[in-house]
Amino acid sequence: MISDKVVSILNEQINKEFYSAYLYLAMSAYFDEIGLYGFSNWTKVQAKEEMDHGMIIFDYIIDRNAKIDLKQINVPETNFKSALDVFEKIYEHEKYVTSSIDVIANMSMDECDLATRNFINWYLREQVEEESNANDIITKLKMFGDEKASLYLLDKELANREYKKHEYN
Ligand code: OFO
Repeated sequence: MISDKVVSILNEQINKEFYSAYLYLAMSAYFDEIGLYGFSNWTKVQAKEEMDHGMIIFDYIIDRNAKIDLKQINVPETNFKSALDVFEKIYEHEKYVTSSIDVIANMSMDECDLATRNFINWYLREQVEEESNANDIITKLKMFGDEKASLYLLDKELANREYKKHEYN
């Protein structure tokens, strides 16, 4: 049995995942405007993954025979100053998302909902990867600086990221 509290927090998480997609799309548009097309690709691929994250929770709520309650998605920030500024914002945002996943894990234990506790493990693992990906890029940006030649090389590297539908496993 899934409690109303758990259904409500899962619905909120759908909203956060789709907000994340919006945020990454805003970042992708910024990078496109300043000619960093590889960075634009990387953030656009991430936006698609965020939509997958939202859809996995959507399908889970339906599988538990509970009610979907879609909320309004906030307008994302668009005031970016540099590649480093964007990735620092990504890192902060992903830490915030991790803390919301932690709350779901705790609440599902409190509500004795072991199916949701088990389900949310996939997100806990995913968040470790997302924070680490952002942090790796921050490290590279700090190491090589914001100079044009190194940004160009990193941009080429990030152009290689390909979207692969994120499946729950
Ligand atoms: Fe869905 O993990 Fe990022 O926000």
